[in-house]
Formats: sequence, C-alpha cells, structure tokens
Amino acid sequence: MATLPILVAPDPRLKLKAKPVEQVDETIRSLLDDMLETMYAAPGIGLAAPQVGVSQRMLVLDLAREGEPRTPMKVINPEIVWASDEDAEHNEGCLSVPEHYADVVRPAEVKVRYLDETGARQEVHASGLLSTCLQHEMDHLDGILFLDHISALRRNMILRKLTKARRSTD
Ligand code: GNR
Ligand code: NI
Repeated sequence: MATLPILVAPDPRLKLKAKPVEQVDETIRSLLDDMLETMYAAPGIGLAAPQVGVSQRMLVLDLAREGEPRTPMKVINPEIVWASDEDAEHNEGCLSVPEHYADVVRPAEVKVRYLDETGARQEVHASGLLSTCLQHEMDHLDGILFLDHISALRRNMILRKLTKARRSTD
C-alpha cells in the first residue's frame, strides 16, 4: 500500500470528466486500497480517484470517527438513480481545496447504484452526511468541486488564495 499525492485546485486535472472503470481487477483493487490509505492519512472522510490524478470513476469513503472501528466503502462507476425533491445544506470542505469551507445545498437523500471491489452490483440509499459525501465525491468524477456550487465571488476569492499559497511554496 502507498499514500498518493493529492492534487490541489486550480489543477486542470481536477476539471476532467473521469472514464468508467472497464474491469474491476487487481490494479483497480490496489488503487482503491492506496486511495483509502491516502484518505485516512490526510485525514478525510472521502476521496475520489481524480484527486490523486487517476481519471477513472471510483471513490472511497469512511464516515467512522477517529477511535471508532473503520467502515471503508469502495465505490466504482456510481450512478444516482434517485434524488429527493427535498434539499439539505451542509458545510463542506475538500482535500483539494485545503483550509476553505462553504455551505452547499444538495438533494437531501439519494439512491446510488455502483459496483463494489468484487465487481458486484450494489445500491445504497443515503441520507445525512453519507448523502452529502457521496454527491461531493461523485461531483469529482465529473470535474466538479464544491466551489462550483457557491457564488462566483466566493469561488474566485478562494481560488486566488490557493494560487497565492501555492506560489509562496514554489
Ligand atoms: O474530508 C472531507 N470532508 C467533507 C466534509 C463535508 C463534505 C464533504 C467532505 S469530503 C472531504 C474529502 C474530499 O475532499 N473528498 O473529495
Ligand atoms: Ni473533495
């Protein structure tokens, strides 16, 4: 296992639409394990493959709190098959937008169909933080960041700060 470097906005690779995983094989399983290790080390509650420079439709999640047993979830080729009419607002952060947070409105509940790490079809009905996090990670697969859900004014303010912070470390 290995931890992978996490891309930070405004990196153009975060804007790409990821390609479906064609075959759930050892290479994919190994990548998912590296993504989980990277997510736990960060630490974060979710990580999508494009954040580590892999343009494929897969993500990992674990909502367990520190000190609780781990509950890793590996999600391949996810699709939202149902979303509630009701919305919910949640304060979101992103490992690719370090140290910035914003309230984002999304459907409160979603039903997501996906493949697990054995290639078996799964479906989950998500609400609360799981719903928020699944939608946040699935956005990454389409090149969308939580910044794209807030006002252009706030988005550009955060992007300018990230660009400045990057320059000062170069
Ligand atoms: O660690 C993360 N926390 C978080 C909090 C609220 C809403 C979404 C998230 S996902 C984020 C990790 C990340 O950037 N995943 O793409
Ligand atoms: Ni994110």
